[in-house]
This record gives sequence, structure tokens and C-alpha cells, in this order.
Amino acid sequence: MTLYTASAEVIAAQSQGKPIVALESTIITHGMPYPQNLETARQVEADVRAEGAIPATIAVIDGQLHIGLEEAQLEALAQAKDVAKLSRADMAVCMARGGTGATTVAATMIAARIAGIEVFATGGIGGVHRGAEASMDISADLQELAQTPVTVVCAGPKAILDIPLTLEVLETLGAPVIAVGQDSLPAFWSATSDIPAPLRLDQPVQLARAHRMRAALGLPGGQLVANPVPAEDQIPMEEIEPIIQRALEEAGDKGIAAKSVTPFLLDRIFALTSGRSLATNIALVRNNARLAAKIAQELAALPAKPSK
Ligand code: PSU
Ligand code: MN
Repeated sequence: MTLYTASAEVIAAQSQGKPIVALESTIITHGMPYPQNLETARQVEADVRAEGAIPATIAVIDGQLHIGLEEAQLEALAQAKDVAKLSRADMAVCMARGGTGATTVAATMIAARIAGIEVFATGGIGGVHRGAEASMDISADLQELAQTPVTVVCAGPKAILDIPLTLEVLETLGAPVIAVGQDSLPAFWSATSDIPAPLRLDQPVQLARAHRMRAALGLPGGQLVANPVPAEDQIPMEEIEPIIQRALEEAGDKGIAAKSVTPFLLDRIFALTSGRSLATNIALVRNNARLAAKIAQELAALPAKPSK
């Protein structure tokens, strides 16, 4: 039994020390409808390649952890029903029973680390849900950022979450939240929010250096890069907030809980915005893939350890 199967492209990149960007698969199975999910997954891989890095989409298929999917595997996953959503808690069990599952941010970070991949691009991370003081719904993604040394490029915490509480938990866990090129924290569909970003860096090389510096300081865990969606593709906060409120009310009325909350809200917001939220989501994932590829290139050019 091998721990993972890498795609031919990833094996070649690993042996040549070429930059690789990990990509998650929950966004394909639970984050977007078919066929936009498949088109986006292909497009994002092409964006990574266009910036000079190799994409590695990660998923568990029939018990095998795959680092880099072949085209037929990507297609099957995008159309499959009842694919499990795998986080830190579920991954080993799914593999042991020969199951198929899509990896969340947490599970993708775990897989990336095993394969020696330091950078990962996604859309949004899980966080502290609104009402978490009663539900205790706090995503395992946050714990993962505290433990696993992968730089995760997202578009900021989604406004379906409690953003200030998400920042508090990340601070407690010692996970840096770094806005790119601005002082305001981006909030997924919205390029800016009224919340100041805890940290800011402007250049991919600085993000790469900060990644290396954490390791040199002996700090476990990764860093969360919050990359604002391009202004022309955003839905401003004042427009999206009432829609989120409505989707949250519907989730409450229907008793949606645990793992189903995020997919339910994304689906309702898609319907309530007549698809505009999906266009924004696609634009921001592509934007993050491009930045992640640049960071991966900078990391490949830096020494593994800074000199004393
Ligand atoms: N945010 C999105 N799209 C997604 C997710 C988050 O905009 O598809 C997925 C990611 O895989 C993330 C997961 O890791 O949802 C978080 O789920 P939970 O809140 O159940 O931890
Ligand atoms: Mn959750």
C-alpha cells in the first residue's frame, strides 16, 4: 500500500524541484454546481501552469490519496454524487475503507505536506460560524493552519462566518493572517471589509520569505494569505450581507448543521444572487491560483533555510 499516488506531472516536478501548487477538491464537489465546477477546476490548473508552476489537485479516490488528478479523474469527481467531504478527522478512515472523498482545506494541507508542497490555493477557508457560541461550529481548517506548514492563499474569510471571531481564534492559534496589498481584510466576495487585516505584505517574495522564516524559527503551522478578489469581480459587502442574512435564516429554519452548513449557504447564495456569487467565486479562485504560483516560484528560488 502506497501512501499516495502522484500524477506524472507532479512526480516530474518533485524530482526537478519545480514549483507546485496544491488545489483542493471540496470546492469541486461541494462548493460549485456542475458543470461550472469542472470548468473552474480545469481553468485554475491552467492558470497555475500559465504562471510557471505545476498544479496538484488533491482527492481520495477508491481509498487512494491522489496528489494531482488526471483529466478523467477530475471529470468523474466533478459529476459524482455522494462524495464524502474529508477534513482532518475523516481522511484516514475514508482511505482505510476504500472510499472516495474530496479534501477540504485542512485535508488538502495534510496531503500537501506529505508530498512536500508548500503552497496551496483555494477560494475560502472554513472558520468560526456565526452563532458558534451555541453550535460550537468552528472549522478544523483553523487548527490545521496552526499545525501544518503550508501557505494557504484564499480570498479572505467568507462573510457567512463570524469574521472577527475567526480572526481571534487564528490569533490564539498563532496562525498569521496576511492581507495582500491592502490594509483592509478582504472578505471573499468583497475585496474589502471594515475589518483591518492583522498583517499585510505586498509582494510574493515577501510571502515566500515569511513562510521560510516561520520554519527557521521552529514555528509549526502555516500562514493564511488573504488575497482580495479583483475589484471588477467583487460583490460589495453592503450588497452581499442581506443575502447572507437570508441564507443563514433559511439554514436555521431547516435545521442545517455541521458539515452541511457551508455547502447549503453557498448554494442558497448562488440562487439568491442569480449566479453572480458563482462568477465572483470563480474569479477569486483563479486570482488566488495565480498568486500561489508566484509564491511557489519564489519559494523554489529561495534557500531551504535562511543563513544564520
Ligand atoms: N469556502 C468556499 N468554498 C468551499 C469551502 C469553503 O467558499 O468549497 C470548503 C473548503 O473545502 C473548506 C470547507 O475547507 O468548505 C470548510 O468546511 P467546514 O466549514 O465544514 O469546515
Ligand atoms: Mn463546520
